[in-house]
Amino acid sequence: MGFRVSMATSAGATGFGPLMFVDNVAGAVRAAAELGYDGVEISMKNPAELPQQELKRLLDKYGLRLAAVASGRIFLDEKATLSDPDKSERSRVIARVNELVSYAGEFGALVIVGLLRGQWPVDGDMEGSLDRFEESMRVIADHAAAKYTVVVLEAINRYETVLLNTAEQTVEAVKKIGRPNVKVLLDVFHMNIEEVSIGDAIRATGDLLGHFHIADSNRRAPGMGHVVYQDIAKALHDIGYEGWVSAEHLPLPDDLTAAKQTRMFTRSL
Ligand code: LER
Ligand code: MN
Repeated sequence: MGFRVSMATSAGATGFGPLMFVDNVAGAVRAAAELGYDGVEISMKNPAELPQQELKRLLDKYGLRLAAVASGRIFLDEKATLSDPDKSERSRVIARVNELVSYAGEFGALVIVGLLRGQWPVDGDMEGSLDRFEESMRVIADHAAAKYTVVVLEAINRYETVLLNTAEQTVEAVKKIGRPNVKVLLDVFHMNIEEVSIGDAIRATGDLLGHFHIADSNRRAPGMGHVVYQDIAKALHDIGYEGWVSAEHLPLPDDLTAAKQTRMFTRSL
């Protein structure tokens, strides 16, 4: 894979498993640099978790880039969503994401929105929830545009949310949001559950693909499960994908071994 490869980590402790060097960004950056990664993706609840200057110094020291800032911990720890029926709560959550957007903008990094859409329509209104979420995304996108930043919306499997499980549904939502700086994030772990063909889902997403998470069928590092990565590499080449390929998988058997496996495996493709 001749793509830029990044390692997903977290700036704070989290119950979300498929990350490496959790609560140890310095360790993640050092290992990523030593193993030949190009960047890191950082899960963050707010900018105070990792002051910008501190991260800048760290990235400069090791010659790495910040690929993306992920927002899912705001949902996981606080149950906050961008589809909440209460308008003032939605505005509060939008402001939280916009803080991450401003932060990411300083690094030319993407911002990831996944579970912040919510897990199910709390008022039972699926369409209304999606409409409210899409409206929130427009507000975030407009702030992101002023920071020259792209926001990516992740397709997430049915066991984590009922909203936007497939690439096709996510492409449709991104088209409805209708902002050029909102794109799709596809994650091989989710696609392995939801898609008829992972390669065809990538090809159908085409130019709208803005970020790509890799893991194997069991959410371990690529090559440690039964996903056929040759088909995925071919599909990414077919669409001329030039974005990040970001390792978001379980740190098994340990952080360093898993990170090494991914880097070696991605070189072999
Ligand atoms: C986050 O990128 C992800 O893939 C989801 O599983 C979060 O719930
Ligand atoms: Mn993911």
